[in-house]
Amino acid sequence: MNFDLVVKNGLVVSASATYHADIGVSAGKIAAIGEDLAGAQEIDAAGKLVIPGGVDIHVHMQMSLGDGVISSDDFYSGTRAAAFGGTTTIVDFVEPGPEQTLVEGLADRRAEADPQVVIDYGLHMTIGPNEIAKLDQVQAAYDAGCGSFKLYMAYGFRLDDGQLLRALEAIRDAGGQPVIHAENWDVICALVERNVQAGRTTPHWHPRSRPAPMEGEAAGRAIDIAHFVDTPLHIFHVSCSDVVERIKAARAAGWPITGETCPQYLFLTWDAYDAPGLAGTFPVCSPPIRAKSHQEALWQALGRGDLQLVTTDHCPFTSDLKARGLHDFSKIPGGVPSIEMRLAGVYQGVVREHFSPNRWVELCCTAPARLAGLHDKGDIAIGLDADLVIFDPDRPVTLSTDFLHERCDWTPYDGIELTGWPAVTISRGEVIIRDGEFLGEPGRGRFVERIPNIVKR
Ligand code: DUC
Ligand code: ZN
Ligand code: ZN
Repeated sequence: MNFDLVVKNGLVVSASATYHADIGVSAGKIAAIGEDLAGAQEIDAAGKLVIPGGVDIHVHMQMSLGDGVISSDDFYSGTRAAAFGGTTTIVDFVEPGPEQTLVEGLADRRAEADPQVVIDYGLHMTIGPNEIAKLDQVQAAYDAGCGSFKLYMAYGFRLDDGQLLRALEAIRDAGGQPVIHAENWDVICALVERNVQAGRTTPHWHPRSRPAPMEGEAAGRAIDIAHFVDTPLHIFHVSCSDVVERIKAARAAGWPITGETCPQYLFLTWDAYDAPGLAGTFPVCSPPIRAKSHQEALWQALGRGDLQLVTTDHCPFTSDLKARGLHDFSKIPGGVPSIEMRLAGVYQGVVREHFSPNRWVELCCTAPARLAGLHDKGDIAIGLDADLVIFDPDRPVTLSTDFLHERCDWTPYDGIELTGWPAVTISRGEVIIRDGEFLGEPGRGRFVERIPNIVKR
């Protein structure tokens, strides 16, 4: 049989196995895994790893915070950068308008994304305070392919504990997967006010206004409410050991709790906030970047299985927008770009012997796909989407804004050296990145309806 495409001679690495094989692709699907396969197009992957395309289930493209503040990657530039970094599926967010139904909000976000995306994507549905009156629509959102629901304990979207309870019940009843931003908003507000009033306004005070034990408290409270409601819960962007301990304890008790961390917490420390001038504003994100001891704990948690996956929370803001908070850290729009370096960044855990290549694939591809209900993604098996990355494990790269393709005039990873980088990115059988060249086109990505593997009660 002649396949449309064959990736030849590579070392295939999945979450569960490592073996030499050719991979045959037909009609965008993995059609064969074997030896001496032939295809109309053949790519030699000798000396390279062949892995499932990366799956990043936490990104914010063109996210508006109001007052002209919008994250700088749109669905085109952001998914193109993702592809350069070996990510072939993302999950972004719907934030319905106050007067909109959830399904109308979904249609609007899809209208923004569909013409632009170069890789496949899904959308989480945000349940903010305005949506508490719309909880009878959760099933309709689920049926429309939004199988996961975003809850906030901070910002304007935050829910109080009673609202959290009601939202979790509605998501449980629909069979959805809740995901949460866990921080203690009341404590944050009190500390921010105290620090700003005392003239402590530099970015140095950003992490000191959002202490790690309070992130742990919020995550623990959310976990306890989810347990009371009898629903799974996924904790977004874990920044510190305090949250790791809560997740670990819940899982030891057999509760279906999962957690993710992000590259900014794995590669940066809170010293970054002390960089002079504007540079100190760049790494402001929430939860904040912590002291070195937390960074080490996060790497270990990934290796030991106490955290289940790595996403990015990709949400860059250009330096002119970061500058709005130069003299008051509480006004700095929070978010950093990480979408392009995630896969290679987490590969450093293999280089540094924190975990195996299989665990790397599990963290960046397989586990996020399973959690989000992306059943055709995140693994290498016959019948799945042919989303593949040929990864050069030996290529040294130095990160910089010139090297990266994210639409942002700074990167928090400037000068960081990595070993390993994607050479080829394949999305549904189509080569979209090859040796540094972008071969895809806007609009070729598809919206993926997601049904997480949760038993409906
Ligand atoms: N935190 C950020 O820093 N940016 C985007 C959203 C979030 O929760
Ligand atoms: Zn968040
Ligand atoms: Zn986020």
